[in-house]
Amino acid sequence: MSRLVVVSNRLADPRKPAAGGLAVALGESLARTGGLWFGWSGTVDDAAGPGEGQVHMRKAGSVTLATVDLNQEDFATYYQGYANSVLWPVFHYRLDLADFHSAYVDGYRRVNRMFAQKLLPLLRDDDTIWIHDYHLIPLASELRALGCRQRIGFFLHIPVPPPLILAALPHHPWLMRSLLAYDLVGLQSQADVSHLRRYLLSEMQAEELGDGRFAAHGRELRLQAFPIGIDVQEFERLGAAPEAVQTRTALHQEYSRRQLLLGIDRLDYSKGIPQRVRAFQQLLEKYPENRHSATLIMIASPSRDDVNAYADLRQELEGLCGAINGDYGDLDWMPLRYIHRVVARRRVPGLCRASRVGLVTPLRDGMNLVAKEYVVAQDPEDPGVLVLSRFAGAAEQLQEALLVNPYDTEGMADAIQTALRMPLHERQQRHARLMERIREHDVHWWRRSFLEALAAPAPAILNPPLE
Ligand code: GDG
Repeated sequence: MSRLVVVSNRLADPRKPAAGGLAVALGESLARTGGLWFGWSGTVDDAAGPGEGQVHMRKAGSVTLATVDLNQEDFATYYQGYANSVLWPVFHYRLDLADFHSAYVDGYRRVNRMFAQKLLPLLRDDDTIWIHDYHLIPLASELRALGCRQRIGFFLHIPVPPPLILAALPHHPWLMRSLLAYDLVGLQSQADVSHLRRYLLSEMQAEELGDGRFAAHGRELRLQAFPIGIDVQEFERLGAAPEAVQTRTALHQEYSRRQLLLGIDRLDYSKGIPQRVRAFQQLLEKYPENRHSATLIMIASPSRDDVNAYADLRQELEGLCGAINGDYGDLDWMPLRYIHRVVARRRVPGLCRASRVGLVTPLRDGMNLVAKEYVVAQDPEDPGVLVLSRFAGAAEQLQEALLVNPYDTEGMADAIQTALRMPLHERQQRHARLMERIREHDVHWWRRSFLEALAAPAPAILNPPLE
């Protein structure tokens, strides 16, 4: 069995429960092969010059964790700059929020090159390498340039926009061509595959070989959707643990005569949080019977505070929540509970279960795991209703949710009203179908199917190094 090497921007200790489903799932595979997990340490250290970070090695059980520090300039250009102020907005269809600077792309290349240089000496000949997400798109091509011949797979956790949006990205030919250094590229949804396929054909003049295979610049690339899932069993265990039960019971007591609606997100403009709050306001306006009864708990955990677009979003949201509570709130009822803190993971299943409606309404999302967590946390005898944006990757799988367009405030308010009034048998039927799909395509299925596809026979064209 070949050793697995996972590379991602940040690492988590796979043995710690707080690490969450993805880290646990990857950790399991890594543990089985005695694997290596490589990435940024999370530390910004100016002792080293740009692109010269130090590698730290430590063991977590049978897994070796290898991390590299970033210099302040690398952090500002690679991480805050190109990754989070250019690629994140562009891939979420927000060209208006992208901040193009040549220093950013230079830093991104420099850090990817440094990661390749630091990783290469740690590799063995028969390793299988699995690189994750938009921070590291050119890493395989940097590794190939240094002579790396191992099989390399890539999984993109965020959406792929249509070709004309990608083409607005300065340096897109370089960035997208670097994908050809991978043997397999995994995406979240069929929509993403279709967008990247069209980009390969129209912007890269690739030849389509069938079965998701493409030839361009003398190389062959395979493209496939692997919708990521959650660790259903782990989440069920968490839901049965005392803290989740306590959270649920306390909320049930406090809101015994009221109906709770819940949103949990990182405070990110892709998540459609102000749009959701406006839809809730519209619900109170159009269906006044919900006043004094419906309460929206909005957990928006802090994220990327130091990027301007995020600070603006926070201000907008806080103004909006304050206005709604001021306009509609009463001495014995506040319509909105807005929490800008991280809530302990142990409490998340209890919060979900106590809520009659789960509002997952991103403007764009690669997948959205909260949608799946909300469904798994429900009582199958008396389940809540998932209101899900049609623009989340999860909508391709979760068709029995109430699918909404998050830009349509009134349509969303109507869907929330439908969710609040949905009869028990319909809630049960929808929940059962959603559960089936979520259980079948859990995070272990995702990891296994990606790694099996990556291990499939080598392409017809023997991939030469990229020049
Ligand atoms: C990227 C893609 C894709 C959130 N707030 C709190 C909290 N959370 C947890 C949720 C969930 C996770 O964080 C968020 O997962 P998402 O999938 O929604 O989002 P991203 O962070 O944007 O992740 C996304 C994902 O990668 C995986 O491929 O689905 O589309 O953007 O687990 O529960 N957890 C706790 N407190 C919070 O306040 N404990």
